[in-house]
Amino acid sequence: MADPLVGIVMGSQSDWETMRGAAEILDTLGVPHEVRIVSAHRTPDRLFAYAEAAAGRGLRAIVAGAGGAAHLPGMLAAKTRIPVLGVPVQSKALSGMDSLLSIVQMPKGVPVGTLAIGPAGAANAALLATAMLATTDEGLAARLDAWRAAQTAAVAEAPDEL
Ligand code: RP5
Repeated sequence: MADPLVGIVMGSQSDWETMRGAAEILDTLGVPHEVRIVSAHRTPDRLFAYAEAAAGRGLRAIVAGAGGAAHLPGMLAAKTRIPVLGVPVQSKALSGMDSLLSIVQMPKGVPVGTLAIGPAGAANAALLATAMLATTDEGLAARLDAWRAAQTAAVAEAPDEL
């Protein structure tokens, strides 16, 4: 297995149901990646260690999913220059609006690329990380183009049962 280029991290085991969609996209497109649970609140030392080691380990992007008071993406971004793509996980109490607002409204100087709430955001974060890597990898660019072409080809001209 090649060294991971993308790190998928999440605040809790409960986020995996959402974040597995990111891993599936990266598997499909052949992007080496790793998956870790790193909580800003429950394992802050693990968060710092992960972020501080990310660049030296060769990671090129981090996809970070969290819900509720979702500090994980922003704190990772504060501790590494590796681009961080934040996925707001849909929370039970506020349907993910808390997660979204916690992730999206970063102060100037510490950017987090924020995706949609829930599974669409997880998948799109993986696609965006792939697109970033594809700018310097022709093989990956070809696989991403083929994936997008297949998606386009799968859209019917008209809905069934008309
Ligand atoms: C956040 O709290 C996690 O990212 C998760 O979305 C949320 C709830 O975590 P659990 O109580 O399910 O572990 O830190």
